[in-house]
Amino acid sequence: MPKTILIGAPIDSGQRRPGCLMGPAAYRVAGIAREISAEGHGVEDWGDLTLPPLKPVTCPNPAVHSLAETVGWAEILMDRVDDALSAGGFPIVMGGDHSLALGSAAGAAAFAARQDRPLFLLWLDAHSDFHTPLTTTSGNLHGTPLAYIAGRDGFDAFPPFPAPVPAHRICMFGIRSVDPAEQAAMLERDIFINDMRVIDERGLVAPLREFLDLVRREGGMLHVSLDVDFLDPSIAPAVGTTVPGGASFREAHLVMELLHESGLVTSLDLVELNPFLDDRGMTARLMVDLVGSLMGKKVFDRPTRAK
Ligand code: EXY
Ligand code: MN
Ligand code: MN
Ligand code: MN
Repeated sequence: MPKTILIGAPIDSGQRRPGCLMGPAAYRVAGIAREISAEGHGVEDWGDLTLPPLKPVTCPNPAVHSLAETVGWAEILMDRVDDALSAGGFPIVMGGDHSLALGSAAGAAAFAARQDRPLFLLWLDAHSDFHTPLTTTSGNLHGTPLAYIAGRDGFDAFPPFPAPVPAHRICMFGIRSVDPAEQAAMLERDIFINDMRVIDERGLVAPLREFLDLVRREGGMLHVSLDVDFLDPSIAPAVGTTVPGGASFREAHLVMELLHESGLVTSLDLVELNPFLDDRGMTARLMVDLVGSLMGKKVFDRPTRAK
């Protein structure tokens, strides 16, 4: 596995509740670098991004706020993730709210396009994040990144997404809070939507293995975007958009263990951690524990199953 490159993205402009900008520090305090090196991987910490000078941007939707900041973060993060991949690294972007994926996924897409490899997206989230700046009613741009990645219209203020990801290369797990405008847009596309009802009925393994087999068959790169609210609030309360009925501790670890065994993950976002909403860093420590499983930590070190 390539060296891990930690990128701090202290971004909270995509939503209104203060606290996400403390996320990168919380992951470091929770020992993310130690967790990664404990599995035998090299790790470099490239520090935290800083916001570049803002450009004058506009959006016809009056509800949208902090557009210029969000565009600025997206542009600098796109470049930083591309740089990390170009350096042969495995970038882990420590957020910060989910608007950071406007930049991180764009960086992964730019790199994948130059490698002439398809990019796949695994979206672990209670929310579909499939609004555009024109359809959002909250005006919180953390509810839009997957729409940008999928190539939906309405992102004129942002750079053109390097290579919009076709719907069949997008897989969601954990969905349980979708707005009407998102629902309509999603049903027009053949995205793999594994909402919690699908997980209740089929479990995680079969649908995840199906998607990973597709990634492998197409020689794809895989960007994983892990939102804290994918997890059940009882084990991960430090997020501003909790929704009951999320993934359990073991379900989340199983996803990470399967991803490790696949060897297919090429970049990762950790988003929406708000340490201000936590109890003694419990959520940050769980997210770091999940990174450990992605890096190869096992509950019992049996020989890895055939991929
Ligand atoms: N769909 C709602 C909105 O657009 O405001 C909630 C979005 C929450 C997004 C968080 C990051 O996952
Ligand atoms: Mn660069
Ligand atoms: Mn999200
Ligand atoms: Mn979410």
